[in-house]
Amino acid sequence: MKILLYNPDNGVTRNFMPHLWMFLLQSLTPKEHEVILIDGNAKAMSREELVRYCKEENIGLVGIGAMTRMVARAYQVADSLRDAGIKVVMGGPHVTECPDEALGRDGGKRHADAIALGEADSTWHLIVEDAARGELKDIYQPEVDAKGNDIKPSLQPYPHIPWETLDLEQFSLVPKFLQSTLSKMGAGWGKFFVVPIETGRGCPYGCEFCTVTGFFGDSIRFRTNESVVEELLRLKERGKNERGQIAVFFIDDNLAINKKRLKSLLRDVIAAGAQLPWVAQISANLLKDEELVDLIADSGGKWIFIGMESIDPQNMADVNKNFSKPGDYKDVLEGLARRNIYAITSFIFGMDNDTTGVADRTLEQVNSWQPGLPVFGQLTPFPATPLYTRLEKAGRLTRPKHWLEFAQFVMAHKPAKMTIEEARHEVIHAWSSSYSPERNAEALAAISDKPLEYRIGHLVARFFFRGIYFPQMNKRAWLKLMFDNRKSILGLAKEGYSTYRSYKKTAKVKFADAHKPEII
Ligand code: B12
Ligand code: SF4
Repeated sequence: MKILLYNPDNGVTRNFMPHLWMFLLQSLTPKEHEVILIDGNAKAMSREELVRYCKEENIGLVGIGAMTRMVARAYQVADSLRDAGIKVVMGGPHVTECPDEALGRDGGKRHADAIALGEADSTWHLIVEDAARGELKDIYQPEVDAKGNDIKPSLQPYPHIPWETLDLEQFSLVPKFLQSTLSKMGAGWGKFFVVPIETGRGCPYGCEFCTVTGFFGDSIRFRTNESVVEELLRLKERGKNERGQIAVFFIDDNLAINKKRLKSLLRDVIAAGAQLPWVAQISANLLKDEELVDLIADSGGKWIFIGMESIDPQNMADVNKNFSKPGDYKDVLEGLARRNIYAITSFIFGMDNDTTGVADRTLEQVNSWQPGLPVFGQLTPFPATPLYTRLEKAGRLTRPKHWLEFAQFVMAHKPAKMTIEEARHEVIHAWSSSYSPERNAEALAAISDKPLEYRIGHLVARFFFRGIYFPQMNKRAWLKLMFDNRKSILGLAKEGYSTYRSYKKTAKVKFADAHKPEII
C-alpha cells in the first residue's frame, strides 16, 4: 500500500522546519508499504491538487497530523480526500484532545475514518495493517497500565530516521531567488536547513496554558546519549555533502529539564565531534548554571528559545509558571550573549494581570537587555489544558471552538483587565516595533563589539523572525525588506569588504615574504 503523510500548511509561512512526526512514522512503517511525505508549509498544494496527486499515485491511506492552530485546514483537506474515496487517519495533539470532533461524534461533520490518540509510536503499525486489509477501526489508542494511563514509548531504542538519504531540498529556509547569490558569499549560506531531533519527551512543570504535560506526561523519557550522538553524526556527514548549512532543532520542551543528563549528553556530543549549530527550548531558571551554558556553547548551541511569557511575576504565578523569574532574565541573557548565543524570547500578552501598555512596558525591558529575537503571542486556551477548563468554568470563553474560526491575534476569551481588541493592538505594536528598521539598527549598534559574522547572523535572523508576523512570501517582499533596512545592510557590507581587503593584503604580504630570495 502507498501511504501519504501530510502536514497541512499553517496559513502563515510557506517554508519551515519539517515536522518530526512524519519522519518518525515513516521509520515505523512496516517495510512492505511505501510512504510519501508532503509538508504543506514547504510544498504548497491546493486541496484539488492533493486529491489528484493521491489518485494518480494510488494512495491507499493518508495520515494527517495537526496542532490545534492548523486543524481547521486539516479537516478541510481530510474532507476533500474522503469525498474522493481516500481513507484518512488523523493524529496529533488536537485530535487527541478533541476526538469527537474529528469523528463527527459531536454533531458536526465526520472528518477522519480513524484517529490515533496520544503518541502513535506503538499504534502506527496496527493502523497501517488494518488499513491495508480495509479494516480500519475508528480509534487507535496505546495500551494502558493498571492505573488506566497510556503506556508511553520509552524512546530506548529510538527509531532510525534516515536523514542521510532524505530529500531536504524543499525545506531550505533561504528563498530560491537568493540561493545562488548567497552561495557565492561563501560559508554555505545558499541553503539553510533546520532539522528536528528529539532527545526526550514529557514535562513535569504543568504550566496552565500548555498541553505538553497532559499529552506527553509529567515524567520524562530520554533517548540514550549514544542514539542522539549517532543521529547528529549522520546529519553532520550529510551536511558535508550539501552546499549549505544544517542546523538542528532539539524539539524537547525543556532540553535542560534534567541538567545532569543534558550535561552528560553535551559532553558526549563534544567528545564525538558531533557538533552542529543547534537551537533548543530551555527555561530561564535552568540557564543560570554557568557550566551548562559553557557546554551549550561548546556543543554548537547557537539559539535558545526561552518562554519568558511575561515580565510581571503576578502573571507568572497565575499561569503556574512561577519557577521562571522575570528578575533573572537580564542576567540569563547576558550569560548567553557572552558566549555568542542568541536568545529567542517569547512573550504572551492578554494574561489576567495585563493592562493596556503591556507591549511598551515589555519592550522597555526587552530593549534594555542584550538584543535577542523577541516573539509575541496571546494567551490561548488550548483544549484539555487547565487554562481552558478555568476559563470555561468562569464563562469567559468568547469563542470556545476558536480553532474552527481561526483569527490571528484575536483572543478567544475575555482578558481580565483589557479588551480583546486592545490585546490585539498590543501584539501588533510589539511585533512592528521589535523588527522595525530602526530597532534592527539599534540592536546591531548594541552588539557592535561582537564579531562581524555574529552581527550578520543576527540581522538575518531578525529578517526571518520578522517574517513570523509579516510573512515575506515573495521576491518583492524580500526586496522591500532589504530596501527598508539598507543602512544596516550597507554598514555590515562595507565592514565586510574592508575586512576582506585587509585580509587579502595581509595574505599577499605573507605570500611575498614567503617567496623573498634569501640574502646571505
Ligand atoms: C517543534 C514545535 C513547533 C515548531 C513547528 C513545528 C515543526 N515544524 O516541528 C514551531 C516552533 C514553529 C512551533 C510553533 C507553534 N507551536 Co509548536 N511545538 C513544537 C513542539 C515543541 C515539538 C513538536 C514535535 O515534533 N513533537 C515530537 C513529536 C514526535 O510529537 P507529535 O508531533 O505530537 O507526534 C506524535 C503524536 O502526536 C502522533 N501524531 C502526530 N501527528 C500524527 C499524525 C498521524 C496520522 C498519526 C497517526 C499520529 C500522529 O504521533 C507522533 C509520535 O508519537 C511541540 C511540543 C511537543 N513536545 O510536541 C509544540 C506544540 C506542538 N506547539 C504548540 C503550539 C501552540 C504552537 C504555536 C501555535 C505557538 C504559537 N502561539 O505561535 C505555533 C504554531 C505554529 C504555526 N503557526 O505553524 C502546542 C500545540 C498544542 C495544540 N493542542 O495544538 C504544542 C503541543 C506545545 C504546547 N506548549 O502545548 N511549534
Ligand atoms: S510551557 Fe514549557 S515548561 Fe511549561 S509545561 Fe509546557 S513544556 Fe513544560
